[in-house]
Amino acid sequence: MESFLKTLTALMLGLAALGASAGGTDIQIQDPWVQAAPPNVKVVAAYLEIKNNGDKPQILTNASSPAFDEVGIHQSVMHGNMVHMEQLKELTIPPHASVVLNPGGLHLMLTGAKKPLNIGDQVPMTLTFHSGQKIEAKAIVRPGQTEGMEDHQHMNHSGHETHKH
Ligand SMILES: [Cu+2]
Repeated sequence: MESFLKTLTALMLGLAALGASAGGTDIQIQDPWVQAAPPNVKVVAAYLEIKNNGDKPQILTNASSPAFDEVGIHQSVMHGNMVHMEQLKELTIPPHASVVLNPGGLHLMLTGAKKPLNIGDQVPMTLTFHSGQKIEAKAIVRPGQTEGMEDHQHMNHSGHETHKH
């Protein structure tokens, strides 16, 4: 029993240490950005890559930003030629893998902007994982796909050229 308690204590200390290193030994956020929108638009999308360098899956359960009322985890899905967005409760990043949120697919939906965003602004965001880890990220406001971003344009499956006669 005593050794069990010792193990348990060691385990808990280990967990506490994990929590303390929330800067992210396991989780890495890469290239977070927000797609710029006209000033009257209060809903924008944020994109980023979440990298899991650890041996266990990491599950993103919540995202928030002080600059917005709400942040949701969304996925764009094509139904015929209409794009619908589905809200996800969580997003799992498998061990030693990464999940990329980019235009046309997964994104973070930021609703209720507290002030207009300008290109170059930084949007602070907090990503909370099932493990309790919180990762801070600063997403930079960038123009959308229409300017620059050549690589992404080619991946735009907008379906404009799928006419069949
Ligand atoms: Cu969305």
